[in-house]
Amino acid sequence: MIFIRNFTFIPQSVTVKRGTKITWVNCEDGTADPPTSTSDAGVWDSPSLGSGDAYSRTFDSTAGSTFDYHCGPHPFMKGTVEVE
Ligand SMILES: [Cu+2]
Repeated sequence: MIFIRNFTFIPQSVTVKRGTKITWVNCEDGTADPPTSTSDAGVWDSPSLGSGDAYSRTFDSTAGSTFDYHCGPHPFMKGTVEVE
């Protein structure tokens, strides 16, 4: 589970086994623009997440891949998923 709070992905960097489903949950108070989880390389792009909304994706790609992502409306929000 990755929490979105105070314009930050928490934790910012995660390492998971191949096949792990990761869920992002928007824990902002609702006044911020709805965040997204958006792959830098276009691998995935969640819908806008309202307060309390969640988005899940299974990382079944080849082990050893690193995926950088960001938040659509707040490009300074960055995160990384590493599949080992
Ligand atoms: Cu954001």
